[in-house]
Amino acid sequence: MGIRRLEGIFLWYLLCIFVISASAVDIKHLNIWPMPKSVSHGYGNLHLSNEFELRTDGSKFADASSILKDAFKRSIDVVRSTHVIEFNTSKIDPSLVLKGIRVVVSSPSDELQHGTDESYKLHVPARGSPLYAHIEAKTVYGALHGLETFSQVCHYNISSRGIQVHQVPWAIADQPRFSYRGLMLDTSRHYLPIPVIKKVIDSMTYAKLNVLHWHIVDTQSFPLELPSYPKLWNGAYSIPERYTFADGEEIVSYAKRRGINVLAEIDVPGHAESWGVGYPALWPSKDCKQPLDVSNEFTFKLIDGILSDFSKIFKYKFVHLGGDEVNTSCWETTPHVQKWLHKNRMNGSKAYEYFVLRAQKIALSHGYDIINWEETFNNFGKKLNPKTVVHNWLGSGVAQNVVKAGLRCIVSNQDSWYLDHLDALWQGFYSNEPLTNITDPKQQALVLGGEVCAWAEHIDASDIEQTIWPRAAAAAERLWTPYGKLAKDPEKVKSRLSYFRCLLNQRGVAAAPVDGLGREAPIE
Ligand code: CP6
Repeated sequence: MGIRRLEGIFLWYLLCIFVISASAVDIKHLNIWPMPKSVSHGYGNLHLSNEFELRTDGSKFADASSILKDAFKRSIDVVRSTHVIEFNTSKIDPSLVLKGIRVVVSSPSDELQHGTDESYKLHVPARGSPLYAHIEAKTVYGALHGLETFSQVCHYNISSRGIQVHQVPWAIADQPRFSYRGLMLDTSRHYLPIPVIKKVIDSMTYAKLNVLHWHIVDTQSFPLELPSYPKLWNGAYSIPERYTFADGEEIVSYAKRRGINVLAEIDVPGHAESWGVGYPALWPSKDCKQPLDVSNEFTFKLIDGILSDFSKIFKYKFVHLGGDEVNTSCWETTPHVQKWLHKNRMNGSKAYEYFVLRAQKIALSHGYDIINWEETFNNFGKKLNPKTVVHNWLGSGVAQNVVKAGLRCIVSNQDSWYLDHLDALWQGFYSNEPLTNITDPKQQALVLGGEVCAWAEHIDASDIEQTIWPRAAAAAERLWTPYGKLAKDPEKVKSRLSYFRCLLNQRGVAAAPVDGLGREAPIE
């Protein structure tokens, strides 16, 4: 009796050890980035058919022939492009050959907007005949995330010389933690050619980032053509370093077909000197070229023209109006502006407030909600339009004040999420928590998400990819994966991040080594 009992306990003990070690193995080899909300898998292998096909029967999505088909082709292309496929399906048990993927999308609309449902379910059975994987999603954009995840469980197999799906059966149910997962590009400090921007957009889909914040113009250059004011792009660096109106439309449509919204920015009034190359009346004087002349009605007429043109290209519900780093001292010393300030009983800081609020009204009149950098909140938060989203950058801790005031917030604190800080490590990108010190669920819901920023004073087309990756991926998991599944110690995800970084390299993206200091090579 006693012995039997001991035996029983011993068997339970063995079982526990087995379960614990199996789950430890699971975590180590679950090389999906960012980690999905819920995952279960086994240890079987399937072969991908050489005629692997997309099936959309049962889908309500009207545009299945285009957005979905193109995304399917891209996913299979990146999976197949790592090696020459020499695999011959005919010798294999057909119940182990995956013939294709069935995608069922329940919404017929291809509208992409802030808050568009991005959830999906992915199921890959262990065997069957005929054998198909399944993706179910509310929108085509959720289905695109499902295809990306599927591509990450496919691997070239050196003995079969074909593609295998490892760890079947898979059952994944996934959706993002935050609705805004951004990357900012700055094309004013250095022009980025259209193919380079497109390649960055492609790479964003691998990490499930969904907003390209396009900081198009700034002090240094104005590269975009705007029909309402055709001399604005006289402020470009050179004739070829420009984007036509059609180029702008192309970027928006290219991004949309990959589930990415484009947030356009004009940074007024403080970062706008280049506007005056074509329209010198915008400069208060030759010695004071920014902030833009607050005393001149033409300034606001021109902003109205720009935003009217923007509304024809940029369909995302937000426009970014900047508003950071405004030094008003030269307004106060320029005679005609000084006179205007006196007449209107304003000092420099009041005039800054007046400028930002008036620009907000113009954006609202074109149907946009507004995003402004955090100085606007820090200086006159109570006056901001309630539709304002405050974009943090100066430090952590602002978000909690913004949401306490009932406004929405995007987190980009420079101590963690500035990619142009080349010595900032991926561990810091991973650990930056947007909801720090925000516990009330209503306030938490006001944090839309976060964004990593690639300010381009010292970055151009030659090094943009290794500056962005792999560190942006660390932030992308913070923004996608449920809080409870994120590692408290970033070292725990290092092998998964290294794996994802190699995946980026395989797909032709020049992601830097994970172990580098910032984006540099290892120094040990
Ligand atoms: N340009 C604009 C910049 C920065 C900002 N706005 C910036 C400031 C400090 C650092 C990095 C970037 N270059 N328009 C601030 C939002 Cl450290």
